[in-house]
Amino acid sequence: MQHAIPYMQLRGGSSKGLYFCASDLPTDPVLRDKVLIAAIGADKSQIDGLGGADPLTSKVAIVGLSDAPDADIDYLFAQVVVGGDRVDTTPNCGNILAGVAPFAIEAGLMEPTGDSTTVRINMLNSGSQCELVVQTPNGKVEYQGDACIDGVPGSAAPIACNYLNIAGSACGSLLPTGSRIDIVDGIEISCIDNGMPVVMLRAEDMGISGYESPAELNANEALKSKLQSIRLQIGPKMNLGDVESAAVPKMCMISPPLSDGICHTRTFIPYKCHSAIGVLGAVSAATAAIIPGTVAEGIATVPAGPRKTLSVEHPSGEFSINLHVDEQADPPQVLKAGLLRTARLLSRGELYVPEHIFITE
Ligand code: NQM
Repeated sequence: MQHAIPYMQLRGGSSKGLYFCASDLPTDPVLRDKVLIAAIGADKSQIDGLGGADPLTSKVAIVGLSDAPDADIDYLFAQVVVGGDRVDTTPNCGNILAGVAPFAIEAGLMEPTGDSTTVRINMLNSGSQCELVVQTPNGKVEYQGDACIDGVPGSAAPIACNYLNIAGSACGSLLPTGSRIDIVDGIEISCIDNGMPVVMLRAEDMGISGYESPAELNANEALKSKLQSIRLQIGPKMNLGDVESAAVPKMCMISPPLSDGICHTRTFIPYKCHSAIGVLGAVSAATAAIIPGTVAEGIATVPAGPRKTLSVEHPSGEFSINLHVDEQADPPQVLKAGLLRTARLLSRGELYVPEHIFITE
């Protein structure tokens, strides 16, 4: 016997995920996670589910109407850990978030309000807010358009994403260890959480140039074990507890820019090198770059002024972020982070999970 659950699949930014109405999933988190693992696939190949055997395609959005003041929609992000038989709801995902506005309209949770519709999202993982502006001419979500984002072929309709109050999203504070530099295994690192817990490292300190391909870095077992050693030691100090099998913190190695960006990056998320960079991962990396005294100092070149566009280079291009910064604060405080994403509805219908999952002893 199989159990049918209504779902949609969307590309959100440079990731892809399953989107559910919260009311269609069990409320008990243990049972809910069992359903999500069955939906995406439990083993490394995810052959028995809809996931793509990659962290970027092993993602879920759980969406519902919000009771929060100043929000329309609640969004809980769930990362199904590839081959890990577990679900991590600690981090947000800014790529999957981009698909939440189209999903909310397609699912009838929200009505389009004109040529564009603003959807105010309450991000349950972090208790922070993001405003999404999606194109809705003729009362329908428009997917076609001219906006291009690196990591996705072609172009699509723009979705403007404006993030508010994201500092300390999972760790409780912007600089979770209380320091701008920590030393682990003799390596200087900077721990930061402006939307995503990230450990920033100098690529050079890790014995790489920082310009290698993700495939080359994924094959570098010595590098991966050095990163994991640092992660395991610093995770509890970032208030993340034991991070052995967690999806955070991400490990971002920076090097000087190759073109017009502020710096170049290679990010492990955290066991595999990202083919680009995560949305909130990029916001956290850019934030580290504006804070004097982090490992980014001397590598990243940041323009002056309270409003700036920072381009973070990554393996498949760059990611531009508009930051509104209170430069008088110490450390400087990001008041708003704005960026561009696109999304596309890929499929909708019923997803089947084995009935026995719902049988509890
Ligand atoms: O950082 C990858 C992605 C992400 C997450 C990851 C993301 C974000 O590319 O907000 O978007 O870091 O696991 O979807």
